[in-house]
This record gives sequence, C-alpha cells and structure tokens, in this order.
Amino acid sequence: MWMRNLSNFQSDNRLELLTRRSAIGVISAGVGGSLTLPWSISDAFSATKPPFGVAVHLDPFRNEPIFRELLKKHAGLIVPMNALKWASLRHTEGKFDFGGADEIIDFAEANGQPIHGHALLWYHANPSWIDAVTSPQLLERLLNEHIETVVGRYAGRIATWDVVNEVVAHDPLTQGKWRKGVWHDILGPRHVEIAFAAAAKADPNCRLFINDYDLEDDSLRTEARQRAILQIVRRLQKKNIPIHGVGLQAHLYAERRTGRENLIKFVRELKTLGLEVAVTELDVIDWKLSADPVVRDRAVVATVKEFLDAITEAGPVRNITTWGLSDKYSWIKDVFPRDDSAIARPLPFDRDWNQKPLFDLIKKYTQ
Ligand code: 9MR
Repeated sequence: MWMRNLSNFQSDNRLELLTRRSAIGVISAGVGGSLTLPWSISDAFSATKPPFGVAVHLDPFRNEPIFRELLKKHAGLIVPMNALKWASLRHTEGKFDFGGADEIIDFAEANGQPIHGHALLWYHANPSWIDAVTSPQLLERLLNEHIETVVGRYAGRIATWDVVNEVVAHDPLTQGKWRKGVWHDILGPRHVEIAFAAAAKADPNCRLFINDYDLEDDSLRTEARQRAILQIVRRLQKKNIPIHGVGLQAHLYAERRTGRENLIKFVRELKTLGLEVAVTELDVIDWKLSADPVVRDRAVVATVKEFLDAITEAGPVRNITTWGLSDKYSWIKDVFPRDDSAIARPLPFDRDWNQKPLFDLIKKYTQ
C-alpha cells in the first residue's frame, strides 16, 4: 500500500473506500502525561502470546543507537522493512546487493530474534529494469532465479516469508481480482503460483505467507478482498503448492471501525484451511483526528484494541508486528498528510523515542 493509492485517497470522499521479551520497565509515558487507558489490568490473555515484531528501516537502524537498543530490549521478531525488496537487492540485473539486509539479519540473529522476510514479489518497489520486462518466459526465469537466490541464501535463517505482497486489487469490485503491475500483466494469475512454488523449493522448512492490506473492516470492498485471498489460498492448495499463512498488514484508519464479526469469520475460514494468521504492518493512520496528541493517542489505542481483540478472539496469531517503532520514521506522514502541521502519531514510540500508550497496549497482547 504505497503511492499507488494516494490519488484514490485524495479523490474519495467516502473514507470507507479509501483505501519476547517481557515488558521490562513498561511505564506509560505518553505525551501529555498519564492517560486513562481503555482496558483493565485484569484483562485475561492466553499463556501463548505472540511475539512483538518490529519492521526495521535501515537509515535509523544505522544512525540511531537508541533504535537498536529498543529493538534489543523489546522486539521478539525482526522484519527488514525495505532491505529485502527487489528495489534494494537488484539495482542491476546481474548483481544482488545483500549488504543492507545482512546488517539487519546479522543483528537479529545476534539477539536471538527470529526474522520475517518481506517481500519476494510486489507490484511496487521494483527496479525499473524489471518493470520493463515484456517477455513472460524471461520474467518467469528472473522471478524463479530471484527467489531461489534470496530464499536460498537465508534458508534456515529466515523463518517466514511474505512470498507475495498486495497481489489483490485495491477494489476487486471495480478493478477485477488482481493487482495490476508487471507480475500480473506479463505472467497472469500464475505469478502467485510461480512465486510460492519457487520459495517452497528454495527452503522447504520456511513458512510461506501471502500478505495484504484492508482486510479488517466489513465494507463490501473488504469482503471482496477477503474472498480474493481465500480463492488464492484454495487454488494453491488444490495445486499442492505450499502456503502456510496470511499476513494482515493492519494499516488501520482511526476513522474506521474493525468489522468484528466479519474479521473473525475470515480468520476462522483461514484457520479451517489450515493457515496461520499474522499481523504484519500494524500502525494507525491518524490524519483525520484532531491535533491534540492526548486525544489522538487515545483514539489510536482504541482503534488498535478493537482490532486486536477481534483477531485474537478468532484464535492465536503468529506475531503482532508494527511497521516501524518511532513516529519519526513512519511512512504515514508522507502518504497521509494532515491538513494541519501536527505530526502523525501512528506507532508505539514518538519522534523522540518516548514510549506511547500504544506500546503499553501492544505489550498486553504480546510476549
Ligand atoms: O514503509 C515502506 C517505505 O519505507 C518504502 O519506501 C515503501 C516502498 O518500498 O514501502 C513501505 O512499506 C510498505 C510495505 O512494504 C507494504 N505495505 C505497505 C507499506 C507502506 O507503504
């Protein structure tokens, strides 16, 4: 979910259509002092809470020692945010650039943190030479080679992979089921099967995920997106191509409600098919909220709590991962600009790396 939808977001009036560690020393230190939080300390959780994952952006990872400290202290799973994308690995056709990915992966391994790989196929963040390919034979060969090399390199080290990311159209009701882009346009629906088969071959022990956004509410568009995911899963299973899970990105909108019953039904259908579910890119789009940080933090917490309550009721989730840790490095401020000069507050830590109420909430649902 990237620049592709910016025009949709801006032109659409109906927001409906817009688109391990233990909590050592967790003290609410949100902006504005203490808050009355919308949960009670006696909320019951199962003994098997999922790990708290964090997506790691290379720039702050390299330049902000506090980011690495907080990752060591709090993260139970690490996701290289961009370093494993084609755009980072494949500047030129003949060469793989693993430098950035290795920095993050070596760090995670040194801290005993499992690694989730993101992503082997996406319509966005491709090098221009890939987007320019028009021969199906060539593109299939390049996709197979890429997955064999990347998954093969990290076999036994990366526990789970987003094999395909955002392959469902933003609105299947009006755009057809599939996301447009080089993979679909040149290879057709087979692109998903090619990718999963190649990943399974390169590391037979890796858990393979399909990852997508806008799967949490109960609009007709979201229901169509959920149906598309279920169809893709069933088709892979029918062809005996391994798929182990679905990642719900969960870029939540503070002005939307979770479609509780619909989400629970969707997750249970996935579990009936034998799949795991993970929360992969959690954050809250707060562009429509008033500027007051205390009010915003409260709304962000309520939005996430409603979602996590629903998804955990449907059964265990594999991990709960936020798309970054500090508001300072979130994509939200760029893609969902506010009308005022207030700074977006989508993540568990603020721009100065202070813990926010969202962090306290997430720690209640994670190890
Ligand atoms: O947050 C990521 C941003 O730093 C990158 O510039 C962008 C393009 O690679 O991707 C962003 O992450 C996206 C993720 O890979 C897939 N889901 C939507 C995320 C936000 O756009």
